[in-house]
Amino acid sequence: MTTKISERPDPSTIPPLRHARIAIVVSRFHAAITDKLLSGAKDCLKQHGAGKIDVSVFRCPGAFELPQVANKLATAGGWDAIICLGAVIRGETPHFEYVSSQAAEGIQQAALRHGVPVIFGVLTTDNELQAQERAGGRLGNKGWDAAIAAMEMISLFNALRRKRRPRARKP
Ligand code: INI
Repeated sequence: MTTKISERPDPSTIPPLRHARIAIVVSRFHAAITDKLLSGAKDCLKQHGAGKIDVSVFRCPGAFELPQVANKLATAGGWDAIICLGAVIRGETPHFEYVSSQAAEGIQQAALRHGVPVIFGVLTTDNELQAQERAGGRLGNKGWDAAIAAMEMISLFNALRRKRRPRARKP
């Protein structure tokens, strides 16, 4: 199934970031693909950040390890968002199901446990061509989309934080 253009996040609706700290965790498995996802994410943050965006990159062996690193970073604190990038390609083994489902579930758990946006920028495709098409090819770059999602979530969380503050009483 291909992602429709209309389902992609719309960057024009997101205020430009100022002073955000973003961690990108990228897996080395299928590095030819994940390096392109990383470039897409970094390009996007560079283009959309109005102010100083502090981006740190952490590499791990495979997509299975992404949640472990994201959880460690979220536990340490200080990040406005954590972007996880990886590529799980089906091939012919059931390994695909384990790796992709654990990556997705673990990433969501890290986000829910720590209340920080943790973004799922993991390609799960049947073959390498499909992955290439989504890593800077004809169907865009999931790394770029993940960075947009991170910016949207940072902006939303900031707005929610402001809403929570009690209004000052009139004297
Ligand atoms: N890791 C990936 O990131 N993508 C894959 O396609 C993949 N496959 O197919 O096996 C993969 N496996 C490695 C896995 O993520 C772990 O690094 C490994 O099992 C060690 O825990």
